[in-house]
Amino acid sequence: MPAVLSRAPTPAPFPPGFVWGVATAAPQVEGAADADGKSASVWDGFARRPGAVARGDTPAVACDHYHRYRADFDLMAQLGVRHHRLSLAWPRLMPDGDGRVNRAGVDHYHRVIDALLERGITPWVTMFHWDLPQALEARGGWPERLVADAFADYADLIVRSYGDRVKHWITLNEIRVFVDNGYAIGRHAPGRKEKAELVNQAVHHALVGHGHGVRAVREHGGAGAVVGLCDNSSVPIPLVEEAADIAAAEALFAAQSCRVLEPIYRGTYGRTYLDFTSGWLPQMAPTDLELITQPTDFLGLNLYSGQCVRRGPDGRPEALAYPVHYPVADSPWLKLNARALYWGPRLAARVFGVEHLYILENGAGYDETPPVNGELFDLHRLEYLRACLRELKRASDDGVPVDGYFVWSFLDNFEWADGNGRRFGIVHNDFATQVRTPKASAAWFSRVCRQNALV
Ligand code: IFM
Repeated sequence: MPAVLSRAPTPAPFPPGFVWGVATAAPQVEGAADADGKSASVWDGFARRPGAVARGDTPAVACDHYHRYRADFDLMAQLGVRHHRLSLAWPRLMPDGDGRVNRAGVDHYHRVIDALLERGITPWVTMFHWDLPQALEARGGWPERLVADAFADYADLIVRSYGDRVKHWITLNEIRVFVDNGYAIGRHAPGRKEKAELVNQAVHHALVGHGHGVRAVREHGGAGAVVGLCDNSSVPIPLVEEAADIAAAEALFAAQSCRVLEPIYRGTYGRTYLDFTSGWLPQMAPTDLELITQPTDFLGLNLYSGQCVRRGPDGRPEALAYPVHYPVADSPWLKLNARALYWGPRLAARVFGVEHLYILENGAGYDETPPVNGELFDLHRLEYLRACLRELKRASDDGVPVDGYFVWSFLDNFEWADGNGRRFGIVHNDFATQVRTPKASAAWFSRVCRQNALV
């Protein structure tokens, strides 16, 4: 008798109340770059520099979500998505970065939040997802303390404005990425290549901004408001899941977290940080560390890649080079190692004692061809996301406190220096017509959300 080759596997349930959602960010989807009083962000200017962004794409139109958000939220609701992570555009709300408030911008997000709630979708609002007002960059950008002060006013404004309906707040997205790419490497806006001290000073100011975001939620967020940071921690994956390599992964995770998670969770710049900066410390106000290390309600992790590590011959962690033939998405940095979804949360819980974790981004970017007859079979993405969820479920089954998962992204969008061609969406966007087409991964993820189970 031939063996049964395939049968419908039993769905593997996640814990009751597990949060399933989709994520976007204002500068990547909204477009409407100068509508209704919005000022330029650093990305609006940077993208116009020849060669800065692939194919000369800019965020000026992106997915035109600014005008199409209602239809986009209808689609989310049809897919059974009940949680949406979005960001607010600082230059839409405070065009000069501080001081003057743009009423039209404030009203726009009132409508956006109401539109989500009317559809039964809970907003998870990121305060800052990289679109610094150009006016603040002109005054020196994140290396200057005044940006952290301006962020404090901005955080107060948005939490006061929306705190009656928004109960989930994320302070800043991926501090190391926007600071290192923007101020050290120059590959992202504002495209600067500064010396290490200035770069680490910028990281410190971003941490102070995070502290003000937490403070603003505590002061004005009202009952039930929760807040946390969104970090893209590097994930060392033990080559062999046994004690020696696990200890190596924990040691490396702690070391690699010395610039962001360590000051937040331990209130200090520790030994590894000082080794990293050759003894240099940022200029700080006396209360900075206290502000930075205020307790938060959760940690958000953006997980895309991981790197195998083992206990080296000298007893120290030895990070291994990516095997040449290891699967990679079209974004070359995105090595498709699904085990990051197990080890990222487990290491964060173990090393920093985090009690509530959300995966705020996970996904894969490809230079996909357009849909054919209204269909796009992105099995490459679907299979990878399924493998990731299998690992996340393993973490949850092992008692790691993971409470939710957001796909990056709901929609193909403006993928920073890679432009509109690098697609991360579970919904395809035709940037010429703005027609949205759910991909196979969207249909699959819809079933995951509805069944609260790996299907
Ligand atoms: O598109 C980005 C997002 O803005 C931040 N995290 C990684 C994603 C994919 O590169």
